[in-house]
Amino acid sequence: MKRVAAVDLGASSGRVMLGRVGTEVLELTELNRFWNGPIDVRGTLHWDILHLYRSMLDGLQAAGAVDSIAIDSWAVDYGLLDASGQLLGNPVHYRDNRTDGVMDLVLTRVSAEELYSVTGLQQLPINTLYQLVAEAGRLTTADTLLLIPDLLAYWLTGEIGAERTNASTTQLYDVRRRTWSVELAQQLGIPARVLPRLWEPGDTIGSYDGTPVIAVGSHDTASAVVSVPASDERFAYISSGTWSLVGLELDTPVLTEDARAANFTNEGGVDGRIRFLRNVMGLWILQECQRVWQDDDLPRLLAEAAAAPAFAVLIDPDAPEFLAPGDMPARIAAYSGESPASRGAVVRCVLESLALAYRRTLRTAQELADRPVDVLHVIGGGSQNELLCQLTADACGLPVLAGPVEASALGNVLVQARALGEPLPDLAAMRALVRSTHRLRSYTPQGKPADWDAAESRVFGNR
Ligand code: LFR
Repeated sequence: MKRVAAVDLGASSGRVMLGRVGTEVLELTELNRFWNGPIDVRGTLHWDILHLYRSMLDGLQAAGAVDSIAIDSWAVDYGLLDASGQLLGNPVHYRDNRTDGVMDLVLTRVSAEELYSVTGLQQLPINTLYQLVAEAGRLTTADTLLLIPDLLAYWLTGEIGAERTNASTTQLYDVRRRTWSVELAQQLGIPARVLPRLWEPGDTIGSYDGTPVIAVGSHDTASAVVSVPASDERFAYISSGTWSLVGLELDTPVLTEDARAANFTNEGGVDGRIRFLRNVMGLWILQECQRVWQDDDLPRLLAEAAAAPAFAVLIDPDAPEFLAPGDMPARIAAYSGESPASRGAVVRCVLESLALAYRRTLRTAQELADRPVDVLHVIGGGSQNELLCQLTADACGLPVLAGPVEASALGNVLVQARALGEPLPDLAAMRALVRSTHRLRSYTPQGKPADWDAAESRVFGNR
């Protein structure tokens, strides 16, 4: 039996979990949970990195003696260190507007086709590449770039490196050669010296107070997909949280012109797998509605949404106006030209619109990868949202299996346990253990597919 501590930082909350893994045992105990989110300081959105560090230490202290520790977090964001290892400035939040217009600027220097053929990444303004170009001035004094989990691991251990799954989200990583694209960095004025050596999930980074600190899939989505309780490869997944990551697991990247035009990403997974997916805007829009309303009674809002009329107001959740923090109910009204009649109607609009986006994304993913799927696994916090799960099954015309909820923490714990010698040789073995230890909820498609066809053409036309 192994006892490990998993630090799992999402964009809206972080937690430290104690994991116990053994023969037919996979258990998590939450040690602490803390707020996370954007903090506006004189017009720039930051993460509160020292609050995260301190909360992580509190959780690790509560864990007591463990066999190892590992960290995963959201992707793309980073801190810069100077030559003496000091942090240069507070890490900036990927939703900050410093990247406005930067994508277009970069595309005047390197074509979208070339970028995609090297990195295989979805074009999103949040990508590390665009953030770095936006702060090119500061790079002259920087010695090292550390993604968030790598920065926290450095503070714990003093060791510097970049875990591979998260490195693959920067748009500076060559997905075929499986190494940093130094050429691309240099072409865009990013000094190659800032790109550290790469760690594999399972490598030992160093130690903290005598306890090994292990690299896992340090990108939270990489860890989440490890714990998809699939029994064969004909599955799709939605890792459902602040973002919805919607796609397939493949052995090799799909770098075709069609995949680029459909804006699909090829992120690196644990054991060399590829996460072929799209970022859909996710529950962020609903979280922002609740923040604006100052209403944290989600069960009531969901009950009102369930009772609200279907397909009254619809949006494309991936429209750029929904990326930055703000008054989402007002933005929904401005976008659609219609004001939803009540809070329940706003929530219904968000959930139906997400389900529509999932439907389009999954259909396209299957076509692009030539991989038919029989089942859709919804994992992460959003898997508890029963209305969204049912709408997802209805829209996608696929049976949905919902759970586990703490998907990223489970993937983190499983990869640590394997590194410590538990007999979990491959992803299939890890997934079998999740399946035999966690209860899943199933949803069968209901309603008329023609209603979803009509809704889709209302929002997307012939797009
Ligand atoms: C999910 C996630 C996504 C990434 C986004 C921004 O938490 O890591 O995979 O695209 O956050 O980092």
